[in-house]
Amino acid sequence: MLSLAYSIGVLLALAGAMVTQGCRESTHDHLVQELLQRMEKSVKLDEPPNPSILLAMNLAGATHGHIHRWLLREIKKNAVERARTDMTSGEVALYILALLSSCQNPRCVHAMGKTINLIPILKQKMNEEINKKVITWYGESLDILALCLLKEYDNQDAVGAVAKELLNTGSSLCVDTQAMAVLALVCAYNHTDKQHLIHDALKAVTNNLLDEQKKGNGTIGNIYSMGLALQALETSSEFYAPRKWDRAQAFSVVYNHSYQQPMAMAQVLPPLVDKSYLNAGRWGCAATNGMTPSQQLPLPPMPGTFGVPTLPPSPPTAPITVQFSITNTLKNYFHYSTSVCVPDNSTLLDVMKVARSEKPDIFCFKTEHKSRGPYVTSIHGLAGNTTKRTYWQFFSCWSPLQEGVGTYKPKNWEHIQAVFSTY
Ligand code: B12
Repeated sequence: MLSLAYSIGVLLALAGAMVTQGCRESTHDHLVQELLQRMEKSVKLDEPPNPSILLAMNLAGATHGHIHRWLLREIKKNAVERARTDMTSGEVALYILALLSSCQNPRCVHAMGKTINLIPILKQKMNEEINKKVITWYGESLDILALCLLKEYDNQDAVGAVAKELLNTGSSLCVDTQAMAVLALVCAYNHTDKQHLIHDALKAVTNNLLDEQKKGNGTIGNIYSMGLALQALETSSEFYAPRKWDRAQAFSVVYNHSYQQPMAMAQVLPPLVDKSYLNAGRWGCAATNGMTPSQQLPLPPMPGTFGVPTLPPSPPTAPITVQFSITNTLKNYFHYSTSVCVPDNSTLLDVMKVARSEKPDIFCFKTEHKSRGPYVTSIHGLAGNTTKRTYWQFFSCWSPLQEGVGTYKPKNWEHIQAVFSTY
């Protein structure tokens, strides 16, 4: 009798576990679908193509829609037209990852009647940026990763420099940079004469990422660094062994956040489909290529397309007041403050535009379009500079913003400060 009750208990527990597992799987699949859909919807046909989005779509196997076709065509066109003249080495590296994951040969990109080889361009730009000291550790790691996936291993000095930097200042580099460096060094590990150095660096930095997760109760850095951090920890377990990674805790942070920004989605999608940027090379491409269309993730129609109704516009709400100040303490001190009145739900960019229209001599500013939206290059005539490593940094009170001016929406009476800073 007792054993019957025990067996029933075990069966019930098993059934419960299967239901929970099933639920988790369906939540997971639903999230992947939703992120893919939102990401696709964010693609604007009148803006430059974003290689990180094409890369994420390829890794997730969403390669059969018209958006994918458009992105690939535009990426090739842009590569041919702009790679040599107006891209940084990091941008060229991202283009290479996007092309590789699309089963295209970056050595022979053909568009608009022209053909170029991106590899010598990347190498030349990388060397120039290193010599001029304008490269970031994130950019250098991205370059190493792209070259490594192309089986180009003649940049051992750069590999060694990244490893040494991780050992020197492991924790003072931001989480995104640490994670990108992990991906680069994991790739380079088996093709280097510096295995001991790389091993030590990977051990230090991956342990640091695990410590960050513990400190942040699952969050590694901030919500926007999670994508790269998950990719890094997923691919480097041999370097933090025997320590174990609480993978479920880290993933639950991602499950509980509703990502809206295309770049954030593009970085978080690969780990959700068990992939990382390391899969952008031949393996990832072959895996995606070998899939039949039915194995690929189907994309349900998006609102506003194919007859699915769009949501009605929300009713207008009362305006809000935002305090905005600009401060430069680095050279030729200045500090100005103003209050502006904007409609509720306005972005910081809207706030800055109102400040500029009210006091153009003081609050004039310039932006450049980047993959994450508008990047503020100068305020009050003072521009950031890659050689001097200066930029305009944004704070709410004294906390650095975790979003750019194009997406951050200040609250009523919030005090936003733009401070000319170094990095
Ligand atoms: C390096 C870096 C910087 C450097 C860039 C300098 C340089 N010469 O490279 C500096 C320190 C200046 C910087 C500044 C900021 N950054 Co930043 N940065 C990064 C990092 C680590 C790598 C970006 C990169 O090189 N990508 C590779 C290249 C090839 O791609 P790219 O598209 O050409 O990259 C350029 C742009 O991304 C631009 N950029 C860098 N940061 C930001 C932020 C925003 C909002 C925009 C529009 C552009 C931008 O600079 C890059 C180089 O030109 C990313 C991490 C990540 N996960 O992506 C964070 C990251 C993009 N930055 C972030 C933020 C929040 C900022 C700031 C808004 C911080 C602040 N409180 O002021 C400011 C920008 C303010 C402004 N003036 O508009 C967030 C964005 C989060 C989000 N919601 O999208 C990230 C993801 C870091 C994070 N996890 O929080 N950043």
